[in-house]
Amino acid sequence: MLENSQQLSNNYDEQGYFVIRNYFDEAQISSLREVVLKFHESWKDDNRKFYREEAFNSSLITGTEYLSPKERTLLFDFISSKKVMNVVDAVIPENPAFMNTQLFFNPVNPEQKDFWHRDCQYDYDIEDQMRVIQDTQVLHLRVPLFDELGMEVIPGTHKRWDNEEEYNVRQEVNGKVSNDPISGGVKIPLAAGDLLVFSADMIHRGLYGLDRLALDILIFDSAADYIDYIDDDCLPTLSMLNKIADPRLFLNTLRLKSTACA
Ligand SMILES: O=C(O)CCC(=O)C(=O)O
Repeated sequence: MLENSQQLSNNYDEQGYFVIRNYFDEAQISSLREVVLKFHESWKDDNRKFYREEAFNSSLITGTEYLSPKERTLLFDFISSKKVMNVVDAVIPENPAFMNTQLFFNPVNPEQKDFWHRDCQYDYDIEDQMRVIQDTQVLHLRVPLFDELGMEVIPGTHKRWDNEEEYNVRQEVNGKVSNDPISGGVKIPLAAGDLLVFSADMIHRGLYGLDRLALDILIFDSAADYIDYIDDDCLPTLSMLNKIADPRLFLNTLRLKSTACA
């Protein structure tokens, strides 16, 4: 098991990911699971058609739509807990900022297959994707709430461009589709209590199956321009901030937002 922050940082730099097994105890996961399941049930009720036909994730879990202030505070406390912050600080030592949360589950529609991608491909054309992976990193901290098949990643692709096979599959060109196997893929099965940290811009895919329900916390480096991705409703209120032991992630986000508005 990797523990030391220099080791974590080296691993992230070289591979684009690391996993810490059994990092969170059963009590932590069980209280998190309760709140997240409440969000998930309400979200499914409100998004029946989308859920049935195409969804594989939701977002804005810390927002006010489905959870009470007490439940949201539990999430903020978890996100800013010492365990989570130790890992965040190891990878982004200067001013890490909170972006959002996402919840990943199995698609209902059996036609949907687990697909390879880089997150940046949905916002940038090819040339800018090449630049973005060199310039900035968005971190996903995946907290599985149940045992799951986990993720498959191509180590090192957080810092390097695709080879021909990877490009053809990810972009679905030259007869390839995005759920074709890619040689060099590393599968990372996860259990409730594990923590997987990975670069959103590396080539990766979630593996569908079992009862997966994974909370992903998205963190970015304040030096990068991701302010438009932040929804104010997902940030803690002032009174919540005053109760959080280590509110740096949220303070950095709020500072970026206020500078952007000035
Ligand atoms: O788990 C999944 O379905 C995909 C995960 C993913 O692509 C991500 O977290 O960026």
